[in-house]
Amino acid sequence: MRTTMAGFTSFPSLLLISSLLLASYGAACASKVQASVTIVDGLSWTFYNSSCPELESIVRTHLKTVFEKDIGQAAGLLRLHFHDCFVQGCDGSILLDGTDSDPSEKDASPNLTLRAKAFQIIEDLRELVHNTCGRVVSCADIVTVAARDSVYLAGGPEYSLPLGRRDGLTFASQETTVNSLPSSTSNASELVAGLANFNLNATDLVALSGAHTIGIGHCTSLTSRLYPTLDSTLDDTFADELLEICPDADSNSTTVLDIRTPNKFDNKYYINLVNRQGLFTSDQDLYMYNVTSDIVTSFALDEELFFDKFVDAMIKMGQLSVLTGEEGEIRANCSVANSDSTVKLTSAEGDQKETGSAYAV
Ligand code: HEM
Ligand SMILES: *[C@@H]1O[C@H](CO)[C@@H](O)[C@H](O)[C@H]1NC(C)=O
Ligand SMILES: *[C@@H]1O[C@H](CO)[C@@H](O)[C@H](O)[C@H]1NC(C)=O
Ligand SMILES: *[C@@H]1O[C@H](CO)[C@@H](O)[C@H](O)[C@H]1NC(C)=O
Ligand SMILES: *[C@@H]1O[C@H](CO)[C@@H](O)[C@H](O)[C@H]1NC(C)=O
Ligand SMILES: *[C@@H]1O[C@H](CO)[C@@H](O)[C@H](O)[C@H]1NC(C)=O
Ligand SMILES: *[C@@H]1O[C@H](CO)[C@@H](O)[C@H](O)[C@H]1NC(C)=O
Ligand SMILES: CC(=O)N[C@H]1CO[C@H](CO)[C@@H](O)[C@@H]1O
Repeated sequence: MRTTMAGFTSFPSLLLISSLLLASYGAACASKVQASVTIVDGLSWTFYNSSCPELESIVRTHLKTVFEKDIGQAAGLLRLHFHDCFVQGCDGSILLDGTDSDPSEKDASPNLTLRAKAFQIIEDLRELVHNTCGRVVSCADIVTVAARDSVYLAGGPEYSLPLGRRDGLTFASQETTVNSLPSSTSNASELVAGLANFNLNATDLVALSGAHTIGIGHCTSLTSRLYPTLDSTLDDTFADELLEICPDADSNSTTVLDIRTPNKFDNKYYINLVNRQGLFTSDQDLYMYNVTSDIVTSFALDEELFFDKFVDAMIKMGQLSVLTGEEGEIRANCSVANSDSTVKLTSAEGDQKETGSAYAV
């Protein structure tokens, strides 16, 4: 399986944007960014200060070790948080195991490409955290902290998190899962409309899509741009590369989401878009659509602006339909509801705090 593409020097159009490579951020910025976003009732910036002050250092230390071996896991953990939040809210329901007769969010098709290792890393973190603090930190919060550290350890901004999420007792049906998640074949106008159902605006959409600065995708997520007709928005050289990696519509291979710096969390994703080297329709169309194109350009020109807007959007996304206070529970095992749960574990249709089905057809 081929997982990387030819170096970006093979793309002549890079020369056109060399003047865009201005902003630098990382090294100069030592302190955490605090998002300028309203925090929902029940979450707090200091939630575990007395009950588990070690939480963030435990997660950071463990993930550093994990990423030293395989930085790809950062992408898997970041995507896991997105899928958790968009389906029934950030309640850890994505982690729950289903059964043959009652398949869970994990088993739904857009989720098949979530990395199995990401689920294992979350459970390892839970065990480390609970061993130190007891069963006081939710799996939903661990997913949130792991996503933040994935961004930071891959080179992105470091930001403070409001915490205090509780774990859901139920998972969404496969149908709800599929309908809640945006598709790689969506155009930007559909995405703007879809994310509006989650109170995320066009700036949030463009910023969150910048998560595709790390990680990989399967050919099947992009071959509709190649077959039967080549998508005319694709850069020629980039299209040739993709045709080679994905020689037919059901090719099994994977390729990187960001051809310039595939493992670094930076603003190169937007420079790719400006050069028509976005991987999915849902990526490239952000630059082709007049409502979002200027936002793409602004992030390509200014990495710090991207980081600031990304942090705001992540904090917003991370608060979607959260359970707090006495709601839900703190799971003792992230993949199963506690046996003393009063509510039977079954797929919930129209459950309390259900997130809107943004992409229902
Ligand atoms: C806006 C609509 C979005 C669409 C249509 C979309 C779609 C996709 C698709 C199709 C893949 C590749 C799956 C595969 O073929 O293996 C992917 C990967 C990924 N997505 Fe998104 N995504 C979106 C938003 C987001 C958001 C909001 C985040 C996180 C904040 C995110 C983070 C990631 C990451 C990190 C990967 C790489 C995963 C890995 O390497 O394991 N995506 N996305
Ligand atoms: C909570 O803990 C964080 C991290 O240890 C610390 O920076 C912050 O000052 C603490 N806040 C309060 C109110 O105790
Ligand atoms: C976006 O996709 C929808 C659904 O396929 C279509 O109706 C709409 O015309 C498209 N919008 C643009 C601007 O291409
Ligand atoms: C969108 O939301 C962000 C915060 O995430 C805010 O800064 C911005 O002003 C909002 N409006 C538009 C039109 O992007
Ligand atoms: C897809 O890849 C798997 C292993 O990654 C392999 O076992 C399988 O045969 C491949 N299928 C096709 C159609 O190439
Ligand atoms: C985008 O283009 C449409 C028509 O093509 C126009 O009606 C609309 O005002 C434009 N929007 C922006 C933000 O430029
Ligand atoms: C968590 O639950 C799963 C599913 O029942 C089980 O396979 C796993 O061993 C459990 N993990 C721990 C640490 O108990
Ligand atoms: C992108 C991808 O691999 N999608 C697959 C999801 O799972 C279904 C079957 O459940 C496949 O048909 C898709 O190809």
